[in-house]
Amino acid sequence: MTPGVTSILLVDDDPAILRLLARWLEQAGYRVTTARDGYEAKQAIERECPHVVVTDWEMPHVDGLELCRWVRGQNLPHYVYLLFLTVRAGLSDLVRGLESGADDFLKKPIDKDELLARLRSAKRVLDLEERLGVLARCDALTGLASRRTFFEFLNREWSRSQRYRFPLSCVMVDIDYFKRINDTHGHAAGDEVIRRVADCLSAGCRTSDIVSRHGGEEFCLLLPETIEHNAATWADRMRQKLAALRIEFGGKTLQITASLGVAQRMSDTATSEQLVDMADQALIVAKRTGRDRVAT
Ligand code: GH3
Ligand code: MG
Ligand code: MG
Ligand code: MG
Ligand code: MG
Repeated sequence: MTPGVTSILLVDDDPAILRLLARWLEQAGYRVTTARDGYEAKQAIERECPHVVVTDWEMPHVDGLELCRWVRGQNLPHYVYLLFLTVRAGLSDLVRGLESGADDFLKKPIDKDELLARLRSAKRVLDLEERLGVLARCDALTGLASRRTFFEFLNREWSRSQRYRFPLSCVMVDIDYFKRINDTHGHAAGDEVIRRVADCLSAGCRTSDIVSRHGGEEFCLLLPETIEHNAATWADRMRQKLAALRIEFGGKTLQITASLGVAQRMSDTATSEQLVDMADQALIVAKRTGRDRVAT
């Protein structure tokens, strides 16, 4: 999917309508693909999930209503806005269409201005859905993955690591004596410290890793295909980088340290949550033995 451009799948068994609508939509700046029936449409959606499906109702094999119901039953990567086209103008038909999962409908013959206006309205819904997704996936203060996203990623990597016997390591990071920063310099200074620590951790890891904000001043990372020894070496490098940060805030320069707990999946680690618990236990050891250190 090209970012910023709304992609539309047009579905109609009438090639003349497909050509006409495709021309209108392409001229309006949309990226258009076409399908001649619901069956072809399903394949196209599975191949590359479009933002909007504009579908005819009456088609051979799989009709528009069945297509709408099918789309709503799939676990697609994002919400698909469904607009159906119909010559059936009766109230009960429209109700059936909307009940099957469609968002909106348009009566044939299609008016170009109305079609484009309804697609702009679709874009407003899709933008909201996108924003909700970002809010759920990302932490608002740091932009890091949220706890929920972390656990989704963890469960995927957990299965992969079991299936292919890849190592999998987890690192828990907690800022030392963070409460003092808030108490001495204020909550806004504390927030700035959290953001800088987040940036430092993100900059230090690979794209295949995930960094999440787990709670207040606590971060959890997952390092796929990494053994504990290498994760601990990496964690100690991060510990040094965090200690070397100079955080300018309100005319002052703040410095922090952090403690890190490292664990890897062992043959007897029963669940993915247990791996996170093990990293948490190691973190407690790092705190207890003096802070500003890594424990395994
Ligand atoms: P330790 O070395 O044992 O980790 O001590 P600590 O002071 O870092 O730990 P503690 O858990 O006692 O304090 C964490 C503090 O983080 C308490 C809470 O007020 C603060 N906090 C939690 N979330 C936020 C946030 O989003 N912004 C700011 N500024 N502070 C937060
Ligand atoms: Mg038709
Ligand atoms: Mg702390
Ligand atoms: Mg804490
Ligand atoms: Mg251990």
